[in-house]
Amino acid sequence: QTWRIGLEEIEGSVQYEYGAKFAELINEKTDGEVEVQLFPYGQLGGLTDIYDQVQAGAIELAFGSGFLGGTVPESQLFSLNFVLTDDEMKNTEILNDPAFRQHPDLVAAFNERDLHPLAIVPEGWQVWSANKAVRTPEDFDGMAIRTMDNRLLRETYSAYGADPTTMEYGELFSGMQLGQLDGNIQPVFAHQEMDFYQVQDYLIFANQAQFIATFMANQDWYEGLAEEHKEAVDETVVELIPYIHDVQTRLNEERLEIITENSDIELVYLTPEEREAFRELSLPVRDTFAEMVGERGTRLMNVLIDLVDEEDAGAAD
Ligand code: 6CS
Repeated sequence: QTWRIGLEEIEGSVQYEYGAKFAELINEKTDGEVEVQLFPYGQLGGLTDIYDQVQAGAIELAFGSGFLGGTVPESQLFSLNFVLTDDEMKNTEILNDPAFRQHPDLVAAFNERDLHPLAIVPEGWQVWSANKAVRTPEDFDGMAIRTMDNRLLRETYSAYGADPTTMEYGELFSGMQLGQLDGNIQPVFAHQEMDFYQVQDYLIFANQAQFIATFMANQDWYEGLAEEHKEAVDETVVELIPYIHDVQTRLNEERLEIITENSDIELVYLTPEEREAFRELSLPVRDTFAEMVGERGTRLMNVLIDLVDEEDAGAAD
């Protein structure tokens, strides 16, 4: 049998590398019974087309990130800024801690939309690009910055003083080239592989959030899997937690080198004081999240915040 994975990213991306390793491990664990086929971004239509297809069972598996907010509003939790720790590995562990990843509220939020969350996959820091050096919220004034299509991100960037604009991933290059957009938000590997850096002058590292995707399955399909296949899936997603962390950090490092070697783009790293101004503006957006998703989603946000606090307390000992 064949299992199909819809990817929100092109060949060579973090999602592609995840899918390729998942395919290899599943094939091994099922003694060749299962072949996993990858559909890179573009092959199944736009981003929301991918989610529609996995909800309908036309494909078995998919990644969902920022645009998934329209389908699973609670998933906008992963778009919140300044919630996780400054340590990417710790964040990966927190997000995939069974206390969060298998939390009944998270599972219910996806199940209600015929989906099942399998793994939470951070893909690197979300880095701003612009045609000027953004260091303060004032610098964002009047800037049309592209956000993925969810209200939480629009509220966040409005709070920062920018004019958030939504556009499909595949249209961003021309959107920036034609001047419809002044800025963009992506992990470094994506700025590189989509050529976005070629039409922007600055990359700004504020470490305000990581790019976080959910690897998810069609719920009926997942629940109906033969026991040994389900075990293979459950085992594989756990094995891939450290694997994809290593891949994403390596890819993001390597791609930053490619970017600096092939362009005059300037790198701007915000100081802790500069970051603090954005952090303060981001805090009321947590209330917006709570309003949008109600009790269940709010409980989930608090579970995540508590896990982060525990981790921070542990780190301070
Ligand atoms: O910005 C976007 O729309 C896309 N960017 C990445 C890095 N992955 C998927 C997402 O949809």
